[in-house]
Amino acid sequence: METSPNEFSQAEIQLAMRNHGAPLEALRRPLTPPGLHYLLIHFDVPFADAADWRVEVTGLVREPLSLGLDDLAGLPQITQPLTMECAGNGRARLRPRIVSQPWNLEAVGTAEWTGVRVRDVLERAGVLDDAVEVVFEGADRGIDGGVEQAYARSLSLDDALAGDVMLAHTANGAPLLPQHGHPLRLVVPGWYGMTNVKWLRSIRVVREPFDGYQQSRAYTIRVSDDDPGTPVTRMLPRSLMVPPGIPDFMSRERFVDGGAVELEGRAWSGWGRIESVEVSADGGRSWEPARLGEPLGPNAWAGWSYEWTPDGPGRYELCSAATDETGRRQPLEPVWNTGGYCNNAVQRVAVTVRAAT
Ligand SMILES: Nc1nc2c(c(=O)[nH]1)N[C@H]1C(S)=C(S)[C@@H](COP(=O)(O)O)O[C@H]1N2
Ligand SMILES: [Mo]
Repeated sequence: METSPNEFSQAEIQLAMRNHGAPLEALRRPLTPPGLHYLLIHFDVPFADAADWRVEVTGLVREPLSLGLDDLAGLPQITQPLTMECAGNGRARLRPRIVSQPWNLEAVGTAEWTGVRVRDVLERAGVLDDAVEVVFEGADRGIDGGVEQAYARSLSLDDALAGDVMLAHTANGAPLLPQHGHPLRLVVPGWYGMTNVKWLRSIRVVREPFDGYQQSRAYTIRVSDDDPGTPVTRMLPRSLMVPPGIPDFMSRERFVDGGAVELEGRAWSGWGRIESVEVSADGGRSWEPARLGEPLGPNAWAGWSYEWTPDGPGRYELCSAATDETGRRQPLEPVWNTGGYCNNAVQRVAVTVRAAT
Protein backbone atom coordinates (compact mmCIF):
# COMPACT_ATOMS: atom_id res chain seq x y z
CA MET A 1 0.00 0.00 0.00
CA GLU A 2 1.20 3.54 -0.84
CA THR A 3 1.77 5.39 2.38
CA SER A 4 2.97 8.80 3.30
CA PRO A 5 5.48 8.94 6.16
CA ASN A 6 3.29 11.11 8.36
CA GLU A 7 -0.30 11.13 7.20
CA PHE A 8 -2.76 8.35 7.84
CA SER A 9 -4.45 6.86 4.79
CA GLN A 10 -8.20 6.61 4.28
CA ALA A 11 -7.88 2.85 4.90
CA GLU A 12 -6.29 3.42 8.31
CA ILE A 13 -8.97 5.93 9.27
CA GLN A 14 -11.59 3.36 8.25
CA LEU A 15 -9.93 0.78 10.52
CA ALA A 16 -9.74 3.25 13.37
CA MET A 17 -13.48 3.95 13.01
CA ARG A 18 -14.37 0.27 13.24
CA ASN A 19 -11.98 -0.42 16.12
CA HIS A 20 -12.30 2.20 18.81
CA GLY A 21 -10.14 2.62 21.87
CA ALA A 22 -11.11 3.33 25.46
CA PRO A 23 -11.17 7.04 26.28
CA LEU A 24 -8.45 7.37 28.91
CA GLU A 25 -10.85 9.01 31.39
CA ALA A 26 -12.45 5.54 31.59
CA LEU A 27 -9.33 4.53 33.59
CA ARG A 28 -11.03 6.11 36.62
CA ARG A 29 -13.18 2.98 36.83
CA PRO A 30 -11.75 -0.35 37.98
CA LEU A 31 -13.96 -2.22 35.47
CA THR A 32 -14.29 -0.75 32.01
CA PRO A 33 -17.99 -0.30 31.23
CA PRO A 34 -19.12 -2.25 28.16
CA GLY A 35 -19.02 0.13 25.24
CA LEU A 36 -15.88 1.82 26.58
CA HIS A 37 -13.78 -1.36 26.37
CA TYR A 38 -11.56 -1.12 23.29
CA LEU A 39 -12.38 -3.14 20.22
CA LEU A 40 -10.25 -4.96 17.66
CA ILE A 41 -11.93 -6.87 14.86
CA HIS A 42 -9.86 -7.97 11.88
CA PHE A 43 -12.72 -8.95 9.58
CA ASP A 44 -16.52 -8.68 10.13
CA VAL A 45 -18.53 -9.25 13.30
CA PRO A 46 -20.14 -12.61 12.42
CA PHE A 47 -23.85 -13.10 12.92
CA ALA A 48 -24.11 -15.42 15.91
CA ASP A 49 -27.10 -16.86 17.72
CA ALA A 50 -26.42 -18.16 21.23
CA ALA A 51 -29.32 -20.63 21.01
CA ASP A 52 -27.71 -22.78 18.31
CA TRP A 53 -24.02 -21.93 18.84
CA ARG A 54 -21.70 -24.91 19.06
CA VAL A 55 -18.00 -25.22 19.69
CA GLU A 56 -16.42 -28.36 18.23
CA VAL A 57 -13.58 -30.03 20.12
CA THR A 58 -11.63 -32.18 17.66
CA GLY A 59 -8.17 -33.46 16.72
CA LEU A 60 -6.05 -35.52 19.09
CA VAL A 61 -8.78 -36.29 21.59
CA ARG A 62 -10.28 -39.57 22.79
CA GLU A 63 -13.80 -38.28 22.30
CA PRO A 64 -14.59 -35.34 19.97
CA LEU A 65 -17.19 -33.01 21.49
CA SER A 66 -19.77 -30.63 20.11
CA LEU A 67 -20.77 -28.28 22.91
CA GLY A 68 -23.63 -25.82 23.08
CA LEU A 69 -23.85 -23.08 25.68
CA ASP A 70 -26.15 -25.27 27.78
CA ASP A 71 -23.47 -28.00 27.83
CA LEU A 72 -20.93 -25.44 29.05
CA ALA A 73 -23.39 -24.32 31.73
CA GLY A 74 -23.07 -27.83 33.18
CA LEU A 75 -19.33 -27.38 33.85
CA PRO A 76 -17.86 -25.52 36.86
CA GLN A 77 -18.02 -21.74 36.28
CA ILE A 78 -15.26 -19.28 37.18
CA THR A 79 -15.27 -15.47 37.25
CA GLN A 80 -12.13 -13.34 37.07
CA PRO A 81 -11.26 -9.69 36.38
CA LEU A 82 -8.72 -9.46 33.55
CA THR A 83 -6.95 -6.59 31.90
CA MET A 84 -6.75 -7.05 28.14
CA GLU A 85 -4.53 -4.96 25.89
CA CYS A 86 -3.99 -5.11 22.15
CA ALA A 87 -0.41 -5.99 21.20
CA GLY A 88 -0.56 -3.03 18.80
CA ASN A 89 -1.25 -0.50 21.56
CA GLY A 90 1.26 2.33 21.08
CA ARG A 91 1.81 1.47 17.39
CA ALA A 92 0.92 4.94 16.08
CA ARG A 93 3.88 6.36 18.00
CA LEU A 94 6.49 4.33 16.14
CA ARG A 95 8.64 5.83 13.37
CA PRO A 96 9.00 4.74 10.64
CA ARG A 97 5.25 4.43 10.79
CA ILE A 98 3.53 1.04 10.55
CA VAL A 99 0.38 0.68 8.46
CA SER A 100 -2.21 -1.10 10.59
CA GLN A 101 -4.74 -0.18 13.25
CA PRO A 102 -3.26 3.12 14.49
CA TRP A 103 -3.51 2.92 18.26
CA ASN A 104 -2.05 5.61 20.42
CA LEU A 105 -2.43 4.23 23.96
CA GLU A 106 -6.11 3.46 24.37
CA ALA A 107 -6.30 -0.21 23.33
CA VAL A 108 -6.89 -1.58 26.83
CA GLY A 109 -9.76 -2.47 29.10
CA THR A 110 -10.62 -4.56 32.14
CA ALA A 111 -13.69 -6.77 32.41
CA GLU A 112 -14.88 -9.44 34.79
CA TRP A 113 -15.16 -12.58 32.67
CA THR A 114 -17.28 -15.61 33.53
CA GLY A 115 -17.08 -19.00 31.87
CA VAL A 116 -15.51 -22.43 32.04
CA ARG A 117 -11.89 -23.56 32.20
CA VAL A 118 -10.41 -24.83 28.94
CA ARG A 119 -8.82 -27.52 31.10
CA ASP A 120 -12.24 -28.85 32.13
CA VAL A 121 -13.36 -29.01 28.50
CA LEU A 122 -10.16 -30.75 27.35
CA GLU A 123 -10.38 -33.22 30.23
CA ARG A 124 -13.84 -34.23 29.07
CA ALA A 125 -12.54 -34.75 25.54
CA GLY A 126 -9.41 -36.59 26.74
CA VAL A 127 -6.22 -35.23 25.16
CA LEU A 128 -4.11 -37.94 23.50
CA ASP A 129 -0.38 -38.41 24.04
CA ASP A 130 1.08 -36.81 20.91
CA ALA A 131 -0.66 -33.46 21.42
CA VAL A 132 1.55 -30.36 21.45
CA GLU A 133 -0.78 -27.43 20.79
CA VAL A 134 -4.42 -26.42 20.84
CA VAL A 135 -5.79 -24.29 17.97
CA PHE A 136 -8.70 -21.95 18.71
CA GLU A 137 -10.67 -20.72 15.70
CA GLY A 138 -13.36 -18.08 15.39
CA ALA A 139 -16.34 -17.85 13.04
CA ASP A 140 -15.01 -14.70 11.35
CA ARG A 141 -13.31 -15.00 7.99
CA GLY A 142 -11.36 -12.65 5.78
CA ILE A 143 -8.11 -11.93 4.00
CA ASP A 144 -5.07 -10.65 5.87
CA GLY A 145 -1.65 -10.21 4.30
CA GLY A 146 -3.10 -11.74 1.11
CA VAL A 147 -4.06 -14.95 2.93
CA GLU A 148 -7.70 -16.03 3.28
CA GLN A 149 -8.35 -17.41 6.73
CA ALA A 150 -10.66 -17.83 9.66
CA TYR A 151 -9.21 -15.93 12.63
CA ALA A 152 -7.25 -18.55 14.59
CA ARG A 153 -4.57 -18.69 17.25
CA SER A 154 -2.91 -21.52 19.14
CA LEU A 155 -1.52 -22.14 22.60
CA SER A 156 0.93 -24.82 23.68
CA LEU A 157 -0.89 -27.65 25.45
CA ASP A 158 0.65 -26.53 28.76
CA ASP A 159 -0.51 -22.93 28.28
CA ALA A 160 -4.01 -24.08 27.28
CA LEU A 161 -4.30 -26.29 30.37
CA ALA A 162 -3.15 -23.55 32.75
CA GLY A 163 -5.62 -22.94 35.54
CA ASP A 164 -7.40 -19.77 34.53
CA VAL A 165 -7.47 -20.03 30.73
CA MET A 166 -11.18 -19.94 30.00
CA LEU A 167 -14.03 -19.95 27.52
CA ALA A 168 -16.05 -16.89 28.49
CA HIS A 169 -19.75 -16.41 27.77
CA THR A 170 -20.28 -13.48 30.16
CA ALA A 171 -18.53 -10.15 30.79
CA ASN A 172 -19.38 -7.89 33.72
CA GLY A 173 -22.41 -10.07 34.48
CA ALA A 174 -24.01 -9.85 31.02
CA PRO A 175 -23.78 -12.01 27.87
CA LEU A 176 -20.87 -10.97 25.65
CA LEU A 177 -21.72 -8.14 23.28
CA PRO A 178 -21.64 -9.04 19.55
CA GLN A 179 -18.43 -7.07 18.98
CA HIS A 180 -16.63 -8.77 21.90
CA GLY A 181 -17.22 -12.33 20.70
CA HIS A 182 -20.83 -13.23 21.45
CA PRO A 183 -21.68 -15.87 22.46
CA LEU A 184 -18.29 -17.41 23.37
CA ARG A 185 -14.64 -16.44 23.35
CA LEU A 186 -11.31 -17.66 24.60
CA VAL A 187 -9.78 -15.56 27.39
CA VAL A 188 -6.15 -16.09 28.38
CA PRO A 189 -5.04 -14.16 31.48
CA GLY A 190 -1.92 -12.03 31.06
CA TRP A 191 -1.53 -12.42 27.29
CA TYR A 192 -1.92 -9.71 24.69
CA GLY A 193 -5.35 -9.31 23.10
CA MET A 194 -4.83 -11.35 19.91
CA THR A 195 -4.80 -14.56 21.97
CA ASN A 196 -8.40 -14.13 23.09
CA VAL A 197 -10.19 -15.63 20.07
CA LYS A 198 -13.74 -14.28 19.74
CA TRP A 199 -16.78 -16.07 18.26
CA LEU A 200 -15.05 -19.32 19.18
CA ARG A 201 -16.26 -22.20 17.07
CA SER A 202 -13.50 -24.75 17.10
CA ILE A 203 -10.91 -26.13 19.51
CA ARG A 204 -8.51 -28.48 17.74
CA VAL A 205 -5.79 -30.44 19.49
CA VAL A 206 -2.82 -30.89 17.14
CA ARG A 207 0.55 -32.66 17.05
CA GLU A 208 2.49 -29.97 15.14
CA PRO A 209 2.96 -26.31 16.03
CA PHE A 210 0.20 -24.30 14.31
CA ASP A 211 1.47 -22.07 11.52
CA GLY A 212 -1.67 -20.06 10.72
CA TYR A 213 -1.27 -16.46 9.60
CA GLN A 214 -2.18 -14.87 12.94
CA GLN A 215 0.27 -17.20 14.69
CA SER A 216 3.38 -17.35 12.56
CA ARG A 217 3.19 -14.24 10.38
CA ALA A 218 1.31 -11.62 12.38
CA TYR A 219 2.09 -11.14 16.08
CA THR A 220 5.78 -11.86 15.82
CA ILE A 221 8.46 -9.33 16.67
CA ARG A 222 10.66 -8.84 13.58
CA VAL A 223 13.13 -6.13 12.72
CA SER A 224 12.88 -6.90 8.99
CA ASP A 225 10.56 -8.90 6.72
CA ASP A 226 12.93 -11.88 6.46
CA ASP A 227 13.56 -12.02 10.22
CA PRO A 228 11.84 -15.23 11.49
CA GLY A 229 10.86 -13.26 14.57
CA THR A 230 9.82 -14.12 18.10
CA PRO A 231 6.16 -14.62 19.03
CA VAL A 232 4.22 -11.96 20.92
CA THR A 233 2.92 -13.52 24.14
CA ARG A 234 2.36 -11.77 27.49
CA MET A 235 1.64 -8.09 28.08
CA LEU A 236 4.66 -5.97 28.95
CA PRO A 237 4.21 -3.65 31.92
CA ARG A 238 2.41 -0.40 31.21
CA SER A 239 0.92 2.40 33.23
CA LEU A 240 -1.53 4.95 31.96
CA MET A 241 -2.67 8.22 33.47
CA VAL A 242 -6.12 9.76 33.35
CA PRO A 243 -5.28 12.98 31.51
CA PRO A 244 -5.66 15.71 34.15
CA GLY A 245 -7.63 18.95 33.86
CA ILE A 246 -9.55 19.82 30.72
CA PRO A 247 -8.66 19.07 27.07
CA ASP A 248 -8.40 21.16 23.98
CA PHE A 249 -10.86 19.68 21.45
CA MET A 250 -8.45 19.10 18.56
CA SER A 251 -4.99 18.68 20.07
CA ARG A 252 -6.13 16.96 23.31
CA GLU A 253 -3.58 19.10 25.16
CA ARG A 254 -4.49 19.51 28.81
CA PHE A 255 -5.07 22.62 30.90
CA VAL A 256 -5.02 22.69 34.70
CA ASP A 257 -5.22 25.58 37.13
CA GLY A 258 -2.30 26.17 39.54
CA GLY A 259 -2.08 24.36 42.90
CA ALA A 260 -1.95 20.64 43.68
CA VAL A 261 -3.26 18.24 41.04
CA GLU A 262 -4.24 14.69 41.94
CA LEU A 263 -2.93 12.43 39.17
CA GLU A 264 -4.36 8.93 38.88
CA GLY A 265 -4.16 5.96 36.59
CA ARG A 266 -3.80 2.20 36.29
CA ALA A 267 -0.88 -0.17 35.73
CA TRP A 268 -0.61 -3.82 34.69
CA SER A 269 1.78 -6.46 33.42
CA GLY A 270 1.21 -9.94 32.05
CA TRP A 271 4.48 -11.08 33.62
CA GLY A 272 3.56 -10.57 37.25
CA ARG A 273 2.55 -8.08 39.88
CA ILE A 274 3.23 -4.39 39.42
CA GLU A 275 5.85 -3.43 41.95
CA SER A 276 6.02 0.33 41.45
CA VAL A 277 4.74 3.23 39.40
CA GLU A 278 6.79 6.41 39.15
CA VAL A 279 5.69 9.79 37.89
CA SER A 280 7.72 12.45 36.12
CA ALA A 281 6.66 16.05 35.50
CA ASP A 282 9.67 16.86 33.34
CA GLY A 283 9.36 14.43 30.46
CA GLY A 284 11.19 11.58 32.20
CA ARG A 285 14.28 13.33 33.57
CA SER A 286 13.32 12.97 37.24
CA TRP A 287 10.92 10.52 38.86
CA GLU A 288 8.89 10.30 42.08
CA PRO A 289 7.09 7.21 43.38
CA ALA A 290 3.29 7.08 43.07
CA ARG A 291 0.98 5.41 45.63
CA LEU A 292 0.04 2.00 44.33
CA GLY A 293 -3.29 0.32 45.11
CA GLU A 294 -4.11 -3.38 45.24
CA PRO A 295 -4.61 -5.03 41.84
CA LEU A 296 -8.19 -5.98 41.04
CA GLY A 297 -7.01 -9.57 40.63
CA PRO A 298 -3.83 -11.53 39.84
CA ASN A 299 -4.19 -10.64 36.14
CA ALA A 300 -5.86 -7.24 36.32
CA TRP A 301 -4.61 -3.72 36.69
CA ALA A 302 -3.88 -1.83 39.91
CA GLY A 303 -4.79 1.80 40.48
CA TRP A 304 -2.14 4.40 41.28
CA SER A 305 -2.21 8.04 42.32
CA TYR A 306 0.21 10.88 42.83
CA GLU A 307 -0.28 14.36 44.22
CA TRP A 308 1.51 16.70 41.84
CA THR A 309 2.36 20.24 42.88
CA PRO A 310 3.57 22.13 39.79
CA ASP A 311 6.42 24.59 40.30
CA GLY A 312 4.30 27.33 38.77
CA PRO A 313 2.49 28.23 35.58
CA GLY A 314 3.97 26.83 32.36
CA ARG A 315 4.10 23.79 30.17
CA TYR A 316 4.92 20.35 31.58
CA GLU A 317 5.27 16.87 30.19
CA LEU A 318 3.84 14.30 32.59
CA CYS A 319 4.94 10.66 32.35
CA SER A 320 4.35 7.53 34.35
CA ALA A 321 6.44 4.36 34.33
CA ALA A 322 5.53 0.96 35.77
CA THR A 323 7.93 -1.75 36.90
CA ASP A 324 6.74 -5.30 37.52
CA GLU A 325 8.01 -7.96 39.92
CA THR A 326 10.27 -9.46 37.23
CA GLY A 327 12.08 -6.11 36.98
CA ARG A 328 10.63 -5.28 33.57
CA ARG A 329 10.17 -1.49 33.39
CA GLN A 330 8.59 0.70 30.75
CA PRO A 331 11.25 2.25 28.51
CA LEU A 332 11.39 5.98 27.83
CA GLU A 333 11.65 5.43 24.09
CA PRO A 334 9.77 2.96 21.86
CA VAL A 335 11.47 -0.08 20.37
CA TRP A 336 10.54 -0.44 16.68
CA ASN A 337 9.49 -3.68 14.96
CA THR A 338 7.77 -4.34 11.63
CA GLY A 339 4.31 -5.08 13.10
CA GLY A 340 4.42 -2.29 15.66
CA TYR A 341 3.82 -4.64 18.59
CA CYS A 342 4.56 -4.34 22.30
CA ASN A 343 5.42 -0.63 22.36
CA ASN A 344 5.12 -0.03 26.09
CA ALA A 345 7.15 3.20 26.13
CA VAL A 346 5.97 5.68 28.77
CA GLN A 347 2.92 7.82 28.11
CA ARG A 348 3.61 11.54 27.67
CA VAL A 349 0.88 14.01 28.54
CA ALA A 350 1.39 17.67 27.65
CA VAL A 351 -0.14 19.86 30.34
CA THR A 352 -0.30 23.64 30.60
CA VAL A 353 -0.60 24.92 34.15
CA ARG A 354 -2.46 28.21 34.21
CA ALA A 355 -1.91 30.81 36.90
CA ALA A 356 -4.45 30.41 39.74
CA THR A 357 -7.10 33.10 39.44
N1 LIG B 1 -12.22 -14.17 16.15
C1 LIG B 1 -11.45 -13.09 16.43
N2 LIG B 1 -10.92 -12.99 17.65
C2 LIG B 1 -10.15 -11.92 17.96
C3 LIG B 1 -9.88 -10.90 17.02
C4 LIG B 1 -10.48 -11.02 15.73
O1 LIG B 1 -10.32 -10.17 14.84
N3 LIG B 1 -11.25 -12.14 15.47
N4 LIG B 1 -9.06 -9.86 17.35
C5 LIG B 1 -8.10 -10.14 18.43
C6 LIG B 1 -7.37 -8.96 18.88
S1 LIG B 1 -6.05 -8.49 17.94
C7 LIG B 1 -7.65 -8.34 20.07
S2 LIG B 1 -6.68 -7.09 20.61
C8 LIG B 1 -8.80 -8.76 20.90
C9 LIG B 1 -9.72 -7.60 21.16
O2 LIG B 1 -10.80 -7.99 21.95
P1 LIG B 1 -12.00 -6.97 22.19
O3 LIG B 1 -12.40 -6.41 20.85
O4 LIG B 1 -13.07 -7.74 22.86
O5 LIG B 1 -11.46 -5.86 23.08
O6 LIG B 1 -9.56 -9.80 20.28
C10 LIG B 1 -8.79 -10.78 19.62
N5 LIG B 1 -9.64 -11.86 19.21
MO1 LIG C 1 -4.95 -6.79 19.06
